[in-house]
Amino acid sequence: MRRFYSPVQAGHAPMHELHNGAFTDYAEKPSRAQAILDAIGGAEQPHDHGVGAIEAVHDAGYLAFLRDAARLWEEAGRPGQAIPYAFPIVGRRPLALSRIDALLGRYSFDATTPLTRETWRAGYGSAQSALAATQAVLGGERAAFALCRPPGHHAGRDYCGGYCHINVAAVAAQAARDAGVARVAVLDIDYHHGNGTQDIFWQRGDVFYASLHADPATDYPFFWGHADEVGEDEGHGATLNLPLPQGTRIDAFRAAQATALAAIARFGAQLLVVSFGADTWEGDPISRFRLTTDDYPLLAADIAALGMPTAIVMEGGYAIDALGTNVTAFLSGF
Ligand code: SP5
Ligand code: ZN
Repeated sequence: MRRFYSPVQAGHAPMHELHNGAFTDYAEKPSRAQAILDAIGGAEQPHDHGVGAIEAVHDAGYLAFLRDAARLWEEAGRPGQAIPYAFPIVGRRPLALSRIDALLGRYSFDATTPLTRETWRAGYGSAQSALAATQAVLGGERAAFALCRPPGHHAGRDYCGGYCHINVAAVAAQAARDAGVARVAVLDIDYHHGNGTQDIFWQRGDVFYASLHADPATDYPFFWGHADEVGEDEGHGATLNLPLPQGTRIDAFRAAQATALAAIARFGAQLLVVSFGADTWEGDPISRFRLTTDDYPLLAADIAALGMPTAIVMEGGYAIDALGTNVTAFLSGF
């Protein structure tokens, strides 16, 4: 299977994140990508497909913010990395967006996603990897893998959060639409709900979003991913949320995935984007499902049995010592 990764993706390296009231090690480390690269035996560098495909899913003001935030933070004399602390109550009053802290609050939904001087370039490279995998699949490959890192599925049209800045799955899905694929599906099997992907396609009937994830009643991102969220307007019925309890093992996970795959087939998708997170693994340090390494080929084989051209984009997975093995196991199922 063709695999894509750009070395600029390693540049984004925040030193810490706000977690349960204190700063801890940033879980979404550059070494995640290296561990995967080592295990899959390297990757092709993506061609630069330009910024247009990113602008097709993200707000222009938000992208300018991603480019500028770290510089503005430094110019304000701040130490460390740019982190928001004040968030607007939407609709209360017109937002004044000159101060870096106002910008950070406006364009972030959490305080766990620091921005650095390298964030924009790394996110841009991650999106280029997703576009390269999409192009490969549009060109006739059965499946292709984008080693996306930073990940993307928590990023919305105009917000970052959850270690995500550019929504690489949305960029891939939109690029497929713009290449003439009439109906596209995103299957999200990261441990966390992909709130950004859901929001981006919420009112659209041309891109189906199906997600298996930890129940937001107990898990991040809390405010999205409940079973009654089904999309609106043209998108009504084109969002499918399958929340699962902490402790979920392969049998329940695989059954839920079968429900999602059946819905994707009924929708009539012609191309599939898989948001793959290895944070469903039993040993993940920030997650609470119980999948084993041997479970991943089964899940992948079920997806492959749909017979749909498939672009796989990497999302989460924080047990770095096991990450390469888990990703290899998943890809082997194709
Ligand atoms: C892409 C993805 O998997 N994002 C997950 C974001 C989860 N954020 C909430 C949980 C934060 C846990 N932080 C652990 C810090 C360890 N040093
Ligand atoms: Zn995750």
